[in-house]
Amino acid sequence: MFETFFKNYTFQSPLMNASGVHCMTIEELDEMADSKAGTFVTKSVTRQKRQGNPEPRYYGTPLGSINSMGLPNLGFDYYLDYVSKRQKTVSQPIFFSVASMSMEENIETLKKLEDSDFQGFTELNLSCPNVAGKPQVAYDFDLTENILTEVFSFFTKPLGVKLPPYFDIAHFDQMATILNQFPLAFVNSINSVGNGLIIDPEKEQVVIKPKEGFGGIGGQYIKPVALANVRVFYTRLNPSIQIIGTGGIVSGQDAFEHLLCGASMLQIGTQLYKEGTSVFARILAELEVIMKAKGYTNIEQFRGKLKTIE
Ligand code: RRO
Repeated sequence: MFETFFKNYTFQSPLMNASGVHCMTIEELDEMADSKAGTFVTKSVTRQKRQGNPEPRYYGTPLGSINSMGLPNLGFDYYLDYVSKRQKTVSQPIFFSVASMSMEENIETLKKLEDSDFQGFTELNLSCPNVAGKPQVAYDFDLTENILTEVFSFFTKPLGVKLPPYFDIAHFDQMATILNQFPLAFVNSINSVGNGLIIDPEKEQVVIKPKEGFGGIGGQYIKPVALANVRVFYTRLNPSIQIIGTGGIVSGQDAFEHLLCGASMLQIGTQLYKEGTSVFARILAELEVIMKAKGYTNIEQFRGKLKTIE
């Protein structure tokens, strides 16, 4: 019922984690593998291991979350070693998220991945909002185009980009025009809504330590923004570029809405953090109720078919 076609693969479920949540260590990655997620993605990887920002650096509220983790990860070799071992016994591909401190580091990491035995999907994170002094790459359209030009001059494995949210029709059009020039496997919209502020009125204080309390917003707060970005890229990109929908998926209904907008895979961040890996089975059960009530027996019957008002 939940089969999802993604490039040359069929996943048993469209659900997976969003990079950064439940994917830092081998133990967490193995728990993802044992869950009802169709596949999973690693934490965004840098060349060297990183501690990230000082704590507290994540804070949950009833409607979502704020984070300024600062790209903590165990380094490229740790995750490549994990996927290389896993590939020997499991044919289902996973996603390897790559971030960096510089264009040069991005290229170096991707060259190593190209030359490795890695056979899954690469998710190039162009939208980390939380490294002080490093703007979100994909808000700089020329830089994004230059990076993708360089990357596709040597990278031949399936690669997609993780984008920040856009909020203006002109920006949607410009970014779609840039992305359409490249043989991207997918676009993942959206990363957290960068540099929001959540405060504790009792303490009259911010809730996370880094960056004077500013951080990426996730969860229910951001679903309408995520749906808009998914819909925009689904309707503007070459059909060969599939869409991963991320942002505000808490229930089966949220998953259904992302699929209606055209997403092929769905990533869950904040709610996975709050609920653990049982979130996938719960959301699938809720999605099943909705699909059955509407007489749908598979996702392709409604995926992308959002109606407008005549
Ligand atoms: O590690 C983080 O602070 C982080 C990253 Br790399 C990202 O892409 N998105 C996010 O919300 N946090």
